[in-house]
Formats: sequence, structure tokens, C-alpha cells
Amino acid sequence: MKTVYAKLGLALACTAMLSGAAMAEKWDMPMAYSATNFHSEMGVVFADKVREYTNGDIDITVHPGGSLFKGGEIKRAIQTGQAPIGERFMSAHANEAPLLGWDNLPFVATSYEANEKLWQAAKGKVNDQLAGLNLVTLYTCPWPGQGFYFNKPVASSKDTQGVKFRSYNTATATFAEALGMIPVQVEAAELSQALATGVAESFISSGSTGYDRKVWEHLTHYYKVNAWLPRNYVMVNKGVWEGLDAGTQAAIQKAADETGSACAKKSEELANWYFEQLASNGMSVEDASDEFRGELETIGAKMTADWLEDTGADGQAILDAYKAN
Ligand code: PCA
Repeated sequence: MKTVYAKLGLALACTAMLSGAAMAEKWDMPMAYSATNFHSEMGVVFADKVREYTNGDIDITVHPGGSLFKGGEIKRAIQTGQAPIGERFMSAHANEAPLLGWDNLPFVATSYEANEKLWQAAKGKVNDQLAGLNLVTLYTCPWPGQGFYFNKPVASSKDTQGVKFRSYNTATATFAEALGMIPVQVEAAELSQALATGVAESFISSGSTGYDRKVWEHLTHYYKVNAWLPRNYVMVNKGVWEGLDAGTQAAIQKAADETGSACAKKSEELANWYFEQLASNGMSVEDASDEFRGELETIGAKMTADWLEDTGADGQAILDAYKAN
């Protein structure tokens, strides 16, 4: 008799384990940047934390480098539920939802601290706009400050006329046009190819993307401008999110909050290291000349004014809240 009960107990335990395993939801998480980039590495940290905090109920697999969906397709894939979760460059969506360009305002918030303050001011309205797009933000993470890459020395806009420029969103295309350049939008994953084939000979970005894409193979000069610190964000489909019980949501949010702050710290730690790598691979890494910087500031002020026009009272409220803090 004893053995029968023991066997029955074992059978019940196995059934429980099986149904526990069947409950685990598998989530594919497309990310746009290379596997070794800190954003992608942090995506893996996030997935590990989610697995841990949900006791294995949510099992996320990260697909970096645009391997599952290309950068430009990720948001739509999540909106439509083709993927439950993913990561994308936030200001890439500013053409469709202008508030999402909050982190692309030239010279408004140029340190990690200021960028975080601006995010705190923007967060509520930005998340509302994303909810309207069927998306829930889990965490955001800044890139290091943005500067210009060229294949020659550049002292002012006299040197930028007619230069082919790789943009990553509408705002950077506008910036380039104001400098007499010819913009073409290219994902970071395709940047090396664009430089190798001469489709682009210049771009604006952090030291991070220049390092990831080994741009010293094609370009010679980096000018530190620190114009803005744009953010990536990890988002989940709103319906998928609302289908989770409160405990699972809280566990995922805890993982997201921890990963978001760790990711911002990592970005800050790496910012100068990237410059050192560019320099040790033969690039000239310098501050932009006063003349060039002055021109960039003039163009930047106009871009911020345009953003305020596009976003109206909401954009103004974000900037006012930022300045008041
Ligand atoms: N790297 C990304 C976005 C901002 C950055 O620093 C890129 O160039 O695509």
C-alpha cells in the first residue's frame, strides 16, 4: 500500500511539475543593436531577472542585432503582437508621435543627470502617447552623448556641404540638411556597409556605435559635441501586459527598474572608454571647433522650437517641468 501511495505521490508531483512548466510563457525579444553592445547585454540581464523574479513563468529570449526583426520593424511587430516584447530607439518614432523626440532636443540635456531629469519630466506624457500606440514601456536607457563622425577634418559648415550623411531619425536628417548635407536613413546594423559602399560618409552618434561598427575602417574624425543622449526603450504589447496577473506584472517591473538603472550606469561608465577605443584605432577624437559648435547650437535652437510647435502644450509642459527642477 505504502508503495502505491508513494507512486501516486510521485505521479502527482510530476503532473504539478508538468503543468508548472506548461505555464511558462516563452517571449521572443527583438533588439536592434549588436549582441556585444551594452544595451543588448542589459537586455540579457533583464531576461535573466524576469526569469528569476517570475519563478520561470516568463522566459524571454533576446534576439540582438535586428536578427528577428530589423530595427525599423520592431515597434510595429510589438504593436501588432507578432512579438510580445522588444527594444527600439525611442526618437525613431518621433515622426509618428512627436513627443517621443523629447530626448533628441539639441543641447537641452547634455549630461546623464540632466537626461534623467528630462526623462522624469517627460515620462508621464511619453508613456501616455505610447499607450495610445498599444505599447507599455518597461525601461529606458540612454546612449552616450552624440557627436559627429567624418572622413576629413571639419571646422565649420563650410566643410559639410554636399556630404552624404547617415541619419537615424527625422531630427538628425533635419540637422544634416541644415548643415548642407544629404541625409539617408540607415540602421546601425547596416552602418558599416553604408560607409564601405559610400552610401554615407558621415553620421551623428555616440562613441558606442562607432566602436561597435569599427568605423575607423572608413572614417577618420570624431567631433565630441554631446548634443543629446537619446534613449532606447524596452516595450511590451499592451494587450499582453494587461493579460498578466498583478504579481507577474510587479515581478517584471522590478526586473525592468533594476535593469534600467544598471544600464544607465553602464552607459556612463563606458562613454569615455569608447572614445579611447576610437583614438587607439587611429581616429582623431576632439571637441568641435567653437565655430562649428556655434552653428550647431543655432540649428539646435530652431529644432527645439520646431518640436515645441509639433507637440504644443504637452511639449512645453515637459520643458517647463524640466527647467523647474
Ligand atoms: N547609437 C545609435 C543610436 C544612438 C547611438 O549612440 C545609432 O547610431 O544608431
